[in-house]
Order: sequence, then C-alpha cells, then structure tokens
Amino acid sequence: MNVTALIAISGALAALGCGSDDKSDDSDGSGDGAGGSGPSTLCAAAAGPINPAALLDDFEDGDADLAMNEGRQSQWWMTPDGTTGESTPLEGAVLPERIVGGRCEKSLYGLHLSGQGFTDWGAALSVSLRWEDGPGEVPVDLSQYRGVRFFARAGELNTATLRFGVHDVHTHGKGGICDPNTMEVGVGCWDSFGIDVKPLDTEWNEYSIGFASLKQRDFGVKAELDLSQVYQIDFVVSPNSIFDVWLDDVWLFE
Ligand SMILES: [Ca+2]
Ligand SMILES: [Ca+2]
Repeated sequence: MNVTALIAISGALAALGCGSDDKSDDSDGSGDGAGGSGPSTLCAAAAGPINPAALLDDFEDGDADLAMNEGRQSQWWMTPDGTTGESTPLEGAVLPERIVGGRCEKSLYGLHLSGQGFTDWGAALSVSLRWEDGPGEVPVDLSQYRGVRFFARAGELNTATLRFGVHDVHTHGKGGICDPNTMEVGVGCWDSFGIDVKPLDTEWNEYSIGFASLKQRDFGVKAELDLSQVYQIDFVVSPNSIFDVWLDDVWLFE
C-alpha cells in the first residue's frame, strides 16, 4: 500500500473516531529504517505494545514521568531556544493534557505543545531516558530495539516542522565526547540523530521511526548512533513557526 493510500484511509477512519487494525505498515520498510517515518492509523496499538516494557509513555497517568520500564526514569521536559517566544508550557516539566473526545476510545491524555515566536532553533520537548540523583542524566541501552513508534497530530494553525531526534554518548552534553561549551563544527554537542516527522496533519496518525533512518545535521561531533548508550529523545518544533502539536502512546519497537 502506498503512502497516499494510507493517508486517505487514515483520514476516512479518523473521521469515524478510530482507525483499523491495518498491519500493512509493517511491510513498508519504516521499521527497518529504510523509510524513516510514515503515517498509518492503528487504534489496536492503543491497547499497548506487545512487550509492555517497551512503553515509554502513554500519558494516561497524567504525570510528567516516563513509564518506569527497564531502568528508564525521567520526566518530559520543555526547553525553548531562549529567544522571545511564547509556548504552553514555556519551560520545565510537561504534564499531559486531556484529549477532547479521546483518541481510539482508550486514550484520554496526550502531550500538547503549542506556541510561537521562537527564532533561533525553535523549542524542544525532550525526555532523558534515565535520571539519577548525583550524576543526573545517565545513558541506557536500547540496542535490543529498532526504533520508536508514536501517535501525533497537529492543530489547524500549526506551521511547524516536527523533528524526532535521539542523543547518544556522542551528542549529549553528559557523554564526555562532544564539548558542550562550544558551537564549533565537529566538536560541539546536541547534533542529534534525527528525522522530520511527516506528513503531519490534523488527524492522529501513527509514525514508526527506525533508528537506522536517523541522520545528523553535521554541526557537532560526527558519529554513528550508539544504541547501547542513549541519553535522550527529542521532539523539536522548527523556529519561525506557529506550533500546535500533540503526541501520544510513545513506545520502542523491536
Ligand atoms: Ca507518565
Ligand atoms: Ca494517551
């Protein structure tokens, strides 16, 4: 099934309030990194992953905490670029918001990021994968997983691009490899392994992003993604945009 057909189907099903149990997306290559992201609609997935430990968060508990699986523990966090923008929330821990009417019947809460006016790199919804008293962020081993799946939708006024990114031992400021105190090309941090989430539309779609599809933007330390030492996952909205983005049911897949 091609992407256009999937979009048409997902739109029609979304109008009914729920999607089908269409497994055809598993054959489109997105899971193995060939395609990166692509939309599909799978309400069945709202019941949870086959491996419950693969859940990052479904937001139904209403807190800012990551689901505590496999040693992962941290909080969803909003970081604006420091220019004169506005957003809800502006900065700090991000609490789930009620989804009006729910999604796929079982989901009542998701994360909602909205705002405008940032002019440098935009704003990031991030989650460290493990936080410990003392050292702060520490890496976790995701090498058993092939990628991340989540649901997303945009509000009608959204003009932002959403970039999914991963920070490993090479790109995170705590990794000890890049230099967090410089923006020097080839030396600095925060050049995540990422990909744009698209097409993003006003209906909920499921996106499967294979780790193998992620690419750096080549402004910091250049490296191969080391899945055995992953620090952080980001969803970054582009600068000079109006952003209004929802996320739900974020989990890893094997
Ligand atoms: Ca939670
Ligand atoms: Ca949810």
